[in-house]
Amino acid sequence: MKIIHSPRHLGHSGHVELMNGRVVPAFEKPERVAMILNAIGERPFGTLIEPAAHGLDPLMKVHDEDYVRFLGEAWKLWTADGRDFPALPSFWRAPGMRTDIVPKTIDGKLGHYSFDAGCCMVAGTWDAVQAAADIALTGVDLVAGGEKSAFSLCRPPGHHAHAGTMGGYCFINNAAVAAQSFRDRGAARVAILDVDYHHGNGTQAIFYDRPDVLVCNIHADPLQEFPYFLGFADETGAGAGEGFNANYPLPWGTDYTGWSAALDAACARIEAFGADVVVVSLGVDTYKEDPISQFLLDSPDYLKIGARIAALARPTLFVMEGGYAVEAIGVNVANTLEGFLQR
Ligand code: SP5
Ligand code: ZN
Repeated sequence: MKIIHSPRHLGHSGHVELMNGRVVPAFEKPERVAMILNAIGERPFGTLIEPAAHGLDPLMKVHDEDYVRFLGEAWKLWTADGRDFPALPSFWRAPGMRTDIVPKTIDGKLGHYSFDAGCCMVAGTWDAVQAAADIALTGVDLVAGGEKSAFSLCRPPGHHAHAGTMGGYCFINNAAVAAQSFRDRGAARVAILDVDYHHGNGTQAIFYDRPDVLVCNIHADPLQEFPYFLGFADETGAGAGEGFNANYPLPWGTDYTGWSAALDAACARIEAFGADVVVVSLGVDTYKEDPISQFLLDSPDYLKIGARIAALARPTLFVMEGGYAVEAIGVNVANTLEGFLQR
């Protein structure tokens, strides 16, 4: 299996987040990728390749143009105010406030284009974000070109990013960009299987009214967990997209028995849909020792997850999302890919 990777993610580092009311070093950090590369390097199946540049047009097919432009200029605007430290939003719109106005100053713009303080920006963030999108699109090139599978080792992750809003460590929705690119290259039906611990609110919202991209999400119940305000079981799609969104919220403390029942249900849904290709939003923050998560999956479980996804017997692109137990993230990702390849 080809693994698409770029060292350009390293520029997105030294940033912070808000956790339980305190500013702490970001959990979404470069070491995550290093550990994944280490673990894959110890197994026989990975060939590393660099992404090819695809430009911004494929991003604008699922994102608003003004949002993508903002991401490209945010660091310049922030530092023009004389700030030489990471950029973080601290003001947001609430229901009832104006959403149609883009403020002129950087603090207003940061609020307009975000839904939390999870997307800290530094000098290298935009370059890392573009590289991650290219990594996803290069994965599409491989799978659309006939490879049975590929792994896009994206960082930063993407599934929380909406068409015009960043959040949850995500700026550009790499999996959504990939799914749209598969459509543009002729796949009639694309399924996105999101196994990250958190609901992929951005991915759901982007495709919510479309019948050509089925979105299935297995995640912690938003009544208990981030992103809190989307991801409930009664969200099944809208308009032409009615019936093409499936959410499987699970309570804190869910172990592999409960989790895999949801995976089976999601896979049955993908089979009934008749997907031509599957994009897996691969988060391994379902792991029992994850520092910000509350599920109980163990490392060997990821072998079984990979095997179940392989049983779908469709061209498959894995796109990296979350996973913050740095000591185990590599083994858990490599186990997923190994389980997939061995079946
Ligand atoms: C891609 C991805 O996995 N993004 C996750 C973003 C999660 N951000 C909010 C996490 C809130 C965690 N609350 C932890 C409480 C621990 N006591
Ligand atoms: Zn997550």
